[in-house]
Amino acid sequence: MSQAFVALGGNIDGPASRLLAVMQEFDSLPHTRLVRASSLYRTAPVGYADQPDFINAAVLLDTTLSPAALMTELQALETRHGRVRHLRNGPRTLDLDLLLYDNLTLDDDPALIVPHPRLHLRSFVLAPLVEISPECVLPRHGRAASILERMLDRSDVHRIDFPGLEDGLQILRRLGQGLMPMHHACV
Ligand code: PH2
Ligand code: MG
Ligand code: MG
Repeated sequence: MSQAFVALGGNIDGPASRLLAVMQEFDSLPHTRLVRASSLYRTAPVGYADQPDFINAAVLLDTTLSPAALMTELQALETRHGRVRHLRNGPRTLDLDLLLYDNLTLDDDPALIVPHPRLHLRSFVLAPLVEISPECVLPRHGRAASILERMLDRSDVHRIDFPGLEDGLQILRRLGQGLMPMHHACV
């Protein structure tokens, strides 16, 4: 059994409710269980500013899928949620990025780089990651929480609240309770 952290993002067509739905869909992927789900965060767009704010979140999965097989499932989920690739860093219904997979470092295939190459640069990824894994250590970069603290743009990342959100997250958290012993450096 391996453990993988995945970042979720989206900024068009109802991203908040979509991200909550996708969190549950992770639990239906083959050989995969949702273990932890972060809150949702409203975040200022990074890279290409002229677009709506994003909703971002992160999850921890237990899986026996290989990194490549998990990546294929993530891309299939993006496609099922209407992801169309127009503009780099542009608006999207759903973006799923594999952040970490156990303590693996993969850099042979440009489409499957682990840890995610921009993970340590993005407060919208680090904030939800640190929420579900406060002691998370990034290979080569150190404690995720320390990196986040030094970031100047972390005020552009707001944990959001809306009616029913806390209940939904509680259900997701219960789903993941007591599943597997934690062995990842970030758990
Ligand atoms: N994703 C991007 C580019 N910019 N900005 C925010 N706030 N959140 C994102 O998820 C995001 C972004 C490319 O994947
Ligand atoms: Mg991305
Ligand atoms: Mg992506």
